[in-house]
Amino acid sequence: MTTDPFEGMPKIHYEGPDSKNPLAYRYYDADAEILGKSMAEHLRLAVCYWHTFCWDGTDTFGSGTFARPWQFAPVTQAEAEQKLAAAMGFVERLGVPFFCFHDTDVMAAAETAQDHAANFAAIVDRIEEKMAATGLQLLWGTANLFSHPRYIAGAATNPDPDVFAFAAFQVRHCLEATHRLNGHNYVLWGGREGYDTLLNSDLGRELDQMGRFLAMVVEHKHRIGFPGTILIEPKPHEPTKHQYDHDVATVYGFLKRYGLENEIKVNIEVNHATLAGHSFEHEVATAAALGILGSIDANRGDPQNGWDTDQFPNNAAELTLAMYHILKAGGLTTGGFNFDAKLRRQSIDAEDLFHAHIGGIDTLARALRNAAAIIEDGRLDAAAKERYVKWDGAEGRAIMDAGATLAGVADRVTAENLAPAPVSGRQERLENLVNRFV
Ligand code: XUL
Ligand code: CO
Repeated sequence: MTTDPFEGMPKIHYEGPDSKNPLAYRYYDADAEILGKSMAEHLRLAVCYWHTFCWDGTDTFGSGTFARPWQFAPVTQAEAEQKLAAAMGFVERLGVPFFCFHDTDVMAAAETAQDHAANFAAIVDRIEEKMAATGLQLLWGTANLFSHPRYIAGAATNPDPDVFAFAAFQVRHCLEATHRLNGHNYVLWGGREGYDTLLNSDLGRELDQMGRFLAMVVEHKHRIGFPGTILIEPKPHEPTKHQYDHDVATVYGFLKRYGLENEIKVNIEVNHATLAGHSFEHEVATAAALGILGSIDANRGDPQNGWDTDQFPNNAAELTLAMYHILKAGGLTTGGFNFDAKLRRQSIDAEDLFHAHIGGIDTLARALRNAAAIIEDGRLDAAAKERYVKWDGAEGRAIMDAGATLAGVADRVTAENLAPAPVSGRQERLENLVNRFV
């Protein structure tokens, strides 16, 4: 087998909605201007090492199905470099600006801390060279604090402080490398920060440990002058029965408790939102309302499965509303749309990686175009604003003013003989309006 699995695969270009070429974009036109910004600037697309270059097609019942010339888990530096070359060749062909990784995705395997530091540093040198040569940028780095057996009972929330220390060691190295590579964000997904049973778990203590860990990460970010954003990725369960970073609102409450709400934002994953029983746009709108919208992992779930299938997005109608809320919030600033998404296990050819990413990117691009059209039309926003119009008037201000009291507000009911009449929410009309754009 050749060392370049993508040999002969073309660079992917925009050909427009009428194109029949499966290896072309029909909606993603990087330079096309939407609401004053290029599509590339809006979407800030990234390919993630994790499922694209590290997952071999295993599932609980069967072994890997994908044949690739690179090692999914490189043992030597030479193998890690081969994987790097393949990865960068793939991202370049797709024509997207960003990539992202877990430390253990990119480096040669290591058992001891010394080997971890040496092997990671060795590949970061090569990544830096590749970035300079290709112009690719790093959306985020993250440390894998969940795969190694040492993290069996969590990282920061582990009952053993030595495991906390090991996690701090990995994050220190990965955050510093992300800074050196001019990464735009640093992600913390609490892979095993949760519990399998409360019978053996001290929940209060574990939350304090996690708060301590995050405070240390933030302190180190400032110490080294990393200008990027620290992001937490909420997920309700899997691999643990209950994850502490359950959803956006839970993460916000946690950040408030530990005084970190102005330091850390969220990386929202579509599939994690739906596993938590929310819609994706609910999570986006909540993060926007709380001022912690950071970045997006575009992976979707399957409505019939109760686990994280991590599939590529393919439903533009569903994503349009999330995109609408992102645009209304001013867009993603340091964040972007990352494909931490998985092929299906039968999609064994290297070419399938292209179809998956092309479809995912086009779905996001189509959703972006739809959402921009809804904003330009203005009727949806006007309808929502109209519902609250009284809150901007004297009645609303009298309630929201700092000095207002319950008694004062209550007195107005009898003084003015208030008898508020119900008003239609016009949901169906608004649903029909949105359907004109998807
Ligand atoms: C796991 C997941 C991770 C994070 C980064 O469900 O989404 O890949 O995105 O650790
Ligand atoms: Co993710």
